[in-house]
Order: sequence, then structure tokens, then C-alpha cells
Amino acid sequence: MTDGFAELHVHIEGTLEPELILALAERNRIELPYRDLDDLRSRYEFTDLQSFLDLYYANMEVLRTAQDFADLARAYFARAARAGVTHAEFFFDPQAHTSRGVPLPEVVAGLSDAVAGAHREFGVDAAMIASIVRDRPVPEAHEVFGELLRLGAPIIALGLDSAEVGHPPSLFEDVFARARAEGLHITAHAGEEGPPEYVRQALDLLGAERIDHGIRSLEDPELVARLVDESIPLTVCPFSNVRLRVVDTLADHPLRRMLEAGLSVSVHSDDPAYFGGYVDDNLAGLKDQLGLTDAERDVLRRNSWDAAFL
Ligand code: ES4
Ligand code: ZN
Repeated sequence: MTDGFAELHVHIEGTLEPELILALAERNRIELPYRDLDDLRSRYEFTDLQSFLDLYYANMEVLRTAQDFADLARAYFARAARAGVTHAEFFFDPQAHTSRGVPLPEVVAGLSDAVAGAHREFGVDAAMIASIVRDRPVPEAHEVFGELLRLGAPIIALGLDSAEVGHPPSLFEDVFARARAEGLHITAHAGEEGPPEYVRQALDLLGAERIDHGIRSLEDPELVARLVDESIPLTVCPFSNVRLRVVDTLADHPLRRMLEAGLSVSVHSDDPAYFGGYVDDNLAGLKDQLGLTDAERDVLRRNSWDAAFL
């Protein structure tokens, strides 16, 4: 089925809506440092990637059990279906949970349980991408990857995310080589806040088949030519770029320039609970602010399917 959109760049922990944060805090008897929903909502103002990551990791404190992860994923699939998403390859951050004492089997069991029912319950075909948290120690990435293999976690790919600048892809060459040897697909966040050089490293050193964000590639015409030539998909997240101040406003977003350059771009939601909306909201914003036409929207839709791993 290739109508609908393939959502390829969404972090499941970034779909944790404020209401669910409060509900899970109550269920798990966790004291949050917020007075109420409005107080929590007032924190959703970011100056850069790190300021967002601080809140994103703090809010994950409420995710403790397999049931919590399953509830999170099911809530996402329900919302994604309403956005017109019929296929979702979503990231999860194993180290964000193991590093605070949540056993990896709880995470994997909850998410994979939700994935198993996603088609029947929501009409969304779902698949999981484990993502390496690049600002944590390299040996930890190897440990967690080994544990995913031992658990037989149903992952289709390995990704790379979190704080980009100062944590280049080159650090993770060996763990991505292991993932390729296991037959996994490879994707990496690169060129979000980091330089074009990180995009090159993701391709050359990690074997990335697609690039998450990649918008700073535009600063390097030779790199753009290569990405066009090799048809490397870029999963672009306009609301994210605005909220994290990678671009000033949606009206200034380089999405159309990227399309015109011949890049294979598709539009995704990244952390929709934090950045103002899901894929449908991003597309509505682009229509409104950038004059995205129906024909352009259809190109983005088709690109999303061409870029899908499954
Ligand atoms: C992320 Cl917007 C973004 N960038 C990098 N890593 C992330 N993890 C979750 N959201
Ligand atoms: Zn992302």
C-alpha cells in the first residue's frame, strides 16, 4: 500500500504527550517537578537541540514498565493513523532507559507488543529502529547493541541520535559495522546542528542508507551533488528545525530549495509532542507558510515510500 505517508523520522519517546506524562507519573507514583499540565507545557520553549534534549530525557522518567512503553506506542499509532500515516519506522533510544535503570527487556517487550498489533488495531505497519545515543560513552553503545541482539529485539535498523556537535559519526564506526554484519539497515542523524562533514562521515564510515535531517548539507554544493547522484534520502523535519532554531521560521525553511536541487526529501515529525505536531500538522504548516502545493506534497509522499526500509 503506497497511499498515505511513511513516517520514517519519529522518536517514540518524542511522542510522549504532556497528558500521558502526568498519567504515567500518577500510575508509577513518580513526583514530577511540575505543578500541573500548564506548568509542564510552559517548559516547551527551546533555544537549541540541547535545551530540548534536557526536557526530553527528563520527561522519560515516567516510562518504567513494558506497559508504559506499549501505551506510549499505541497512543502514537492512533494519532499517526489520523495523520494519514500507514507505515511508521520509529526510533527508540535504548540507552536513555538503561542508563536510568530501566531493563532493556521491558522497553523492547512493550514496544514490540504494540508493534505486533499496530496493523490490526490502527492500520499502521510499524517497525523499530534502535538508535545510539551519541553523547554517551562509545563502549555503552556496543554493550546495548549486544544486548539487543541477545534479546532478539525485532529491530530493522540502527540509527544515531542525540547531541550532534562534538559527537561525530566516526566515533561509532565499529558498532555500525557490527550492525551491517547483522544485516540491519543503517540511518544516522547528521547535518541537523552539525556540519556537512558529519553527513559525509555518516555515509562513508557508518554506511548510512539515509540521513536524518541533513539540512546543513546545503552549505556544501559538492555534498549536495553526491546526495542527488546517489539518491540518498533525507528525512526532513520542518517543525523540529523551527523549534530548535536550525531555521528561523517555517517560511524560511529550505525544503523547496532541497526539492529543486533534486534531493530526495520527505517530511517527518521528529518529536511531535514537543515541536507542535505530527506529519499532518507539518504538511499543513508548509502549505500555509511555504505555499507547498498538492503536487509537491505528493512528491514528498512518494519520496517517503522510496526511502522506507520495508
Ligand atoms: C532528536 Cl530533534 C533530535 N535530534 C537529535 N536527536 C534526537 N533525539 C530525539 N530528538
Ligand atoms: Zn530526530
